[in-house]
Order: sequence, then C-alpha cells, then structure tokens
Amino acid sequence: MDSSRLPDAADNGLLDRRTLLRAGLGSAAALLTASAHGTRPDHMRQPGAPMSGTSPPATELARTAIQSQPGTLGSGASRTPLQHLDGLITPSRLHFERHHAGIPTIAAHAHRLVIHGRVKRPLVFDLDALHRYPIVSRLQFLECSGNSAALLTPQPADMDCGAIHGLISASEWGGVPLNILLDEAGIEPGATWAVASGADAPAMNRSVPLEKLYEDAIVALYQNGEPLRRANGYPMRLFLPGWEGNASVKWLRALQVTDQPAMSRQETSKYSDLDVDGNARLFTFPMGVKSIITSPSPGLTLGEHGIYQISGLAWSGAGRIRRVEVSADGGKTWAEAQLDDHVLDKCLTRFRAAWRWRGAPAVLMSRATDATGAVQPDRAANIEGRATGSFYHVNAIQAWAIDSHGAARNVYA
Ligand SMILES: Nc1nc2c(c(=O)[nH]1)N[C@H]1C(S)=C(S)[C@@H](COP(=O)(O)O)O[C@H]1N2
Ligand SMILES: [Mo]
Repeated sequence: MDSSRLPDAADNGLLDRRTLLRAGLGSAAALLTASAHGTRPDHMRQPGAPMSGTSPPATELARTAIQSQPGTLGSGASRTPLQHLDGLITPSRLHFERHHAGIPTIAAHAHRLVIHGRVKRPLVFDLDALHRYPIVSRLQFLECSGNSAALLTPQPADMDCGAIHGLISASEWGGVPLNILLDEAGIEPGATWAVASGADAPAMNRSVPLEKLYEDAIVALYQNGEPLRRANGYPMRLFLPGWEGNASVKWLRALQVTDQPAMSRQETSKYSDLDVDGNARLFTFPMGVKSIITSPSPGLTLGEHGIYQISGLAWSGAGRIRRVEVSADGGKTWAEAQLDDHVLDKCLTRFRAAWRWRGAPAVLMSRATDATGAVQPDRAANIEGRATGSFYHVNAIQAWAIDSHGAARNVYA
C-alpha cells in the first residue's frame, strides 16, 4: 500500500488511528535478501542453555533516577523506566519504590496484622489466616502523588520519561477484601476512619475513610501472581485503588478504627498541598486523569523519516479512560489515539497513534479524558492555584520536542 496516500487526522503527520490496524505499511522492514536468511547462526548449531529455577530477564532494564535523602540509602524513591516498557503491566522487578526509611526485612511467619480500636472484636491475622479468606484480583495502577513534580520547575528539566513520570506502575494485586475483615471485627457506631500503619522503622501511617476500605480496598498479598516483592510491602500491604500511593501502607501491621483522622505527619506536613491563599488541601486522595507518551521520548531517537507508532499510557483515579488525543504540533490540532483492548478501571491504559515523521521538528503531546468526563489539564492550568513549592498531584500534559535529528526532549509548550 502507498503510505503517502494515508489521510492525516491532525497536522504535522498524525494519521487516522485505524492506520495502525492496517497491514502492509511496509515502511519499517528491510527488503529480504538471500544472505540475510542464508547462514545458520551459532545458536542453531548446538543445543541451548540448560533449564534453571528462575529465568533472568533477557535485557538489562533497571529502575531509574534512584535517589535517597542525604545521609540515607533507603529513604527516597526509584522509578519505573517507562520508556523501555510496553503493555500495561509493570514487571515486578521494575515497579517503582518509595520508602520513608528503607525496606524492612520481615520474617513473614512472625508478622501479624491487627484490627483494633472502635471495633466489637479486635482481631489478629497471620499470613496463613489471611490465606483462608477469598482472594480477589485488582489490575490497577499505583502512583505516588509526588510523581511528575519535575514539570513544575521554571525551566524544563533535561530528564527522560521514567525520571520525570516513573513513580507510576501497574500490577495485578491479589488480596483479601477489607470489607470482609472489617465486618468480622464489627465496626462500632460512629466510627468513620481507620489509621493504617506499617512495620517499617517510622511505622508510617495514614488515615483512610472507612468508606474507601469498604468500597474496594484489599490487604494485598500477591503482585503479578507471586508474593509481594519486599520493596513493595511483603508480606502484606494495604492497596487502595486509584488513590495516592502514600495511603497504600506497606508492610501493613495495624488498622485502628477511629472516629477521626490521626492527622499524622504524612497527611499534614507531607502529602498535602498549599493553595495560594495558604490553605492546606488535606486528604486529596484520588489521582487525577493523566497520560504520557512513552515512545518517542527522550533517549529514544527516531531513525529514518517515515511512519512511527506513538505509544503511551493513560490513567485516572476516578475510573476508566474514555479517550486519549495526541498532538504533533504542540497542541494546536489533535487526533484520536487508539486504545489497547484492556481499558480497565483505575488501571494503566495503553494508547497508540500512527505518525508520519517527515524530518521536521515536532512537539508531541497527549491528553486523556476519563469516564467521568474529566480532561487532563495543561501545565498552566495545573499550576494555577498552587502555592510555590506545592508539588503533589501534578497531572499536567507533557510535551516532547522532536528535533530534525529525531531526538526528543522535555519542553514546555
Ligand atoms: N509503611 C510504609 N508504607 C508506605 C511507604 C513507606 O515508606 N512505608 N511509602 C508510601 C509511598 S509515599 C508510596 S508512593 C507507596 C509506594 O509503594 P511502592 O514502593 O510499592 O511503589 O507506598 C506507600 N506506603
Ligand atoms: Mo508517595
């Protein structure tokens, strides 16, 4: 098929989203020659490697932008290298990490979860006990509300997609629904909150409305089919779909049912933003609607001119993604992206768009809309109303400039 006759869906080369589904664009593959297929490589001349208990990943992908506070090794964050991944699941070994005092080494058999406070029957669960309850699956994202704060710097930072946005990951979380455990403990009249705390050195805690715990929260035991990674909360963590990552307390040790929030450090001094008038926005739990183009992005330089697949991720703490639009001209014109088959509630959704790069500079952007109709804001709108230095819940539209050599960089459009 003659690709030069494909209709544009928006300016600067964006093609109709159905283009990706058509076969035979014929622009990326090299023509087959006899020599390319003729000789057998070494790995076809003898049997391959033996089997082993676990299989190492084929490539050297690693978490990126690993940073800890001065004087510590474990208080900080590491990020998912989003630009090197496809699909919606984050491989567990690359799930981002955010710890306030490192990763505790917990002997699973000795770990207990206590539900106490304003309950009729205070209960204690070990790992074996929890395994006797029904285990449900949540294919959902976890995002730190400090994610993407780099977009607030006055000048665009020279950083790649994972370094700016990599405090987001998605997994299949398996665990026990909290409504079952809370009902068994028996909530006393008047109780409205529970304070969740972890078994790490600061016993990090967050207050969570009982309503959320009843709605869809789980005590997660599994991550992508295997027990949680230690960095992500082994042997058990709270998982609150769609809500800021901080409230999904890892190494969960206690849930104290109360009639008011604890107003702990992590929900007052941290993880709450200031408005320009000086008021703190307390308990901003849900993560906003957001998207990013993961490819092309900084570090993934385009080669020859021709048709490329723009690919990215969209998500919302309010529910499913309804649509994603992409722009190649810095937001002047937009084309509808194609969503992958799995458009799930409070999960990462992969989108793709076909783009003809003619070698001219371009500014690529994506804009997501969720099922409630909420639209991802541009950077100016996202900053408006925030006090200087208030950096949580950044969900602004990201722009990548592509130069005439095909290199991408973070810009403000
Ligand atoms: N006990 C405990 N829970 C915690 C944390 C922590 O340091 N200690 N960090 C929180 C923060 S800020 C985030 S964003 C998520 C990160 O989860 P992850 O490390 O599995 O990605 O865990 C939350 N739960
Ligand atoms: Mo976080």
